[in-house]
Amino acid sequence: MPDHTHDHQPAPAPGQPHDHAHDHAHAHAHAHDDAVAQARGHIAAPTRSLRLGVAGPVGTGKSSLIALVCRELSGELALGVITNDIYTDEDARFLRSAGVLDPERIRAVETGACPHTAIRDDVTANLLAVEDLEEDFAPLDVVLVESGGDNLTATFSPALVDAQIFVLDVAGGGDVARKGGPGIGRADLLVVNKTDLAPYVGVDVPQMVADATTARDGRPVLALSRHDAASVEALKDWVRVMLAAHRAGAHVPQDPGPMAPHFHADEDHPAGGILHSHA
Ligand SMILES: Nc1nc2c(ncn2[C@@H]2O[C@H](COP(=O)(O)OP(=O)(O)OP(=O)(O)O)[C@@H](O)[C@H]2O)c(=O)[nH]1
Ligand SMILES: [Mg+2]
Repeated sequence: MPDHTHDHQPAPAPGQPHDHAHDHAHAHAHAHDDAVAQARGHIAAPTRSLRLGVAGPVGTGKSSLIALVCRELSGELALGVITNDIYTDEDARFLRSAGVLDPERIRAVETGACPHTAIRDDVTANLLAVEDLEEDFAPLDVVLVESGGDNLTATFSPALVDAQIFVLDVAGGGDVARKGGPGIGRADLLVVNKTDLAPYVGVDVPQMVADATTARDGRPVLALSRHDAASVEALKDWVRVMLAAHRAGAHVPQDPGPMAPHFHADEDHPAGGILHSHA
């Protein structure tokens, strides 16, 4: 397998030379980008899509958030979606059936036992899927990558995504935001989702947002419900601002940090599962 890891240095200033020590696929993509930039008379910041990861525990609303972004922004931006499921392409099928984006722009990567590996340790399958999508539908503005839903520890490698959203929901309880973890603490955006359900589960949303903001040293937290138009607008604005920063070379992809050791149920494994970490 070719090594698809590549560093995400800040984009070079216009006219500055930059390092092309990537693998062949990236070199190809960059050569194309550079040709486009040179045709416009300058070497610009990255012209490929903003690759935006969406991670978070099972059922917090990652697919729904992606569907929302597609429904709200596909008229304005050229979008693509990659989903990661452990054994199925269920998330991709859900998104295709939502009818919010051309079904061909939604592709699934099946990750095998550990969804974390595919978004963090060996991102090759995901990178190839993203690059194929970018090539087939060029030029794309944003490619959204959904991680396999798992627990609180999943984060994307900055070799795969430029920015990442971590999704919690109020139904998981108000305490979750205080418990921290790399995604909660350092994702580019933390979403506290399904705020419409807060009265039913006894969660104080402003308090949960305040706790999360403290856990994140002031990084942004968005209280979201698909039924709350103002919160949907705020999500759209965040995506627009991140895309503008990416295009300007002003956004440096961050690594939220390694995942904690965790356990996967696995019927094929003699001990019934695998405890491992991705440090
Ligand atoms: N009330 C309410 N329900 C929501 C909202 N967003 C998502 N949901 C529901 O939450 C459930 C899970 O949503 P998904 O988008 O499938 O969650 P997910 O994180 O992609 O799930 P996995 O991929 O299985 O981990 C679904 O029943 C959604 O309809 C919301 O804003 N409000
Ligand atoms: Mg999903």
